[in-house]
Amino acid sequence: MDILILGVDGYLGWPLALHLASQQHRVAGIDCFLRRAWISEVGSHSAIPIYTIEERLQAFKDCFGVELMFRDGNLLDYSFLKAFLAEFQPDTIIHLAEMPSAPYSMIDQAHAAFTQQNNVIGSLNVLWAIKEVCPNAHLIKLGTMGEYGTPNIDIPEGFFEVEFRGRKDRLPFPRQANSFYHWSKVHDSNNTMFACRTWGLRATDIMQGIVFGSHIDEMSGDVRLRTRFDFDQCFGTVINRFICEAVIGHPLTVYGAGGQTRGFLPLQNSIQCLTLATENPSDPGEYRVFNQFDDCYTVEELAAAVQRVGLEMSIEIDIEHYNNPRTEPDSHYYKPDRNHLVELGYQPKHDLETEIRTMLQDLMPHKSRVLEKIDVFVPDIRWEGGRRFSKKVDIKATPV
Ligand code: USQ
Repeated sequence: MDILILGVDGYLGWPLALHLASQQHRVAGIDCFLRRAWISEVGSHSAIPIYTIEERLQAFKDCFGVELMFRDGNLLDYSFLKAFLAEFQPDTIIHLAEMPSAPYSMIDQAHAAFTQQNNVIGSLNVLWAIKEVCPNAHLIKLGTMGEYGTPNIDIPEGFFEVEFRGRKDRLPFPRQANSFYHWSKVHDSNNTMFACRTWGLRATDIMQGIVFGSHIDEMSGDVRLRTRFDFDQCFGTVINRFICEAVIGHPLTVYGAGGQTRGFLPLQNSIQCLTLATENPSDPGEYRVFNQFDDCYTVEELAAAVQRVGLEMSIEIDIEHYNNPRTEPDSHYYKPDRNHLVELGYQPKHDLETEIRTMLQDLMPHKSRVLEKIDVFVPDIRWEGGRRFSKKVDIKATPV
């Protein structure tokens, strides 16, 4: 297949390009390096050093014997986007080019507005460009499990049957996002669903859980093929942060009581799922939703798992509770479905503890890079507005 990855320089985009090329797909990519800029803006860097795009593209060619067709461009530049779609004529477009951080979107008005402008208008441009240039292409759009929030009932995959005043319908499951970033993804989902219904486009909207992991098999043997690994309060997701904290002896930063429950999956499995969705496209006019995660854990269970694996490797790890900078329930019901990918043949290959062990091994050599940015661990971006560092709390003694 001819596959275009939007956001090919990112944490997921780069490994996905490598994996799809290893499966003999022809891969092209667009990026304008915003992720690299945001990480500098928040005063951090990738714990695992990554290479320039020129070096990455050369390594790709050395590894696979073919070029990755790359363009430096922004999805807000509609004529650029349209022209590249016309040139490459993709069968599949995998859209990973959004600002992915909840805390970043909550910094202030400017960051909230930037997030929604970048994500919602960028994605709207993708829909229009597909309609105008390649209406039969399959759009795989990265949404988030966070679109659903944490309702007190089970979460289906996108839609549910509902009976109201004696009548029944199949309707979108209510979205209750918990940051301006997560709401931007809800707006994208609505626009994508509408474009499929109105123009007959085909799309898969991936409600992905939290991804963790430091490498995939296709990166082994060439350091230029590594993907980034962020650990700051905005772009580092919870397990990746815990791993970096563990390697430098910083206590694991559990926010609040730590009962927040989410769906998680390792990087390698996320790439496997996106490949399955690519190779099994939706039908013309079909808008389908996949919940993409392996298992649900509380934050406290994750911290305990990191501590347990660390102990096996003779790494002593402390866990501390900090007052929660986010406004979110830290004890709640959470039971989402995840059947659609399984029906396509998905079998998770990597489990939590094996992956934690691999991550600790991968990050140990980069301890000094993490230490250089030790200030990024204690969060100060608060959902109620303003910035104030979270303090350690004894959750047994203090209501949080
Ligand atoms: N948390 C901690 N300590 C930390 C970091 C986070 O306790 O040091 C807690 C947070 O309070 C939250 C949970 O861990 O309850 C998850 O936080 P996160 O930063 O790992 O993930 P989140 O903000 O939900 O966003 C991440 C990605 C986002 C993706 C989403 C999937 O940044 O792009 O959409 O995961 S999901 O969470 O399923 O919506």
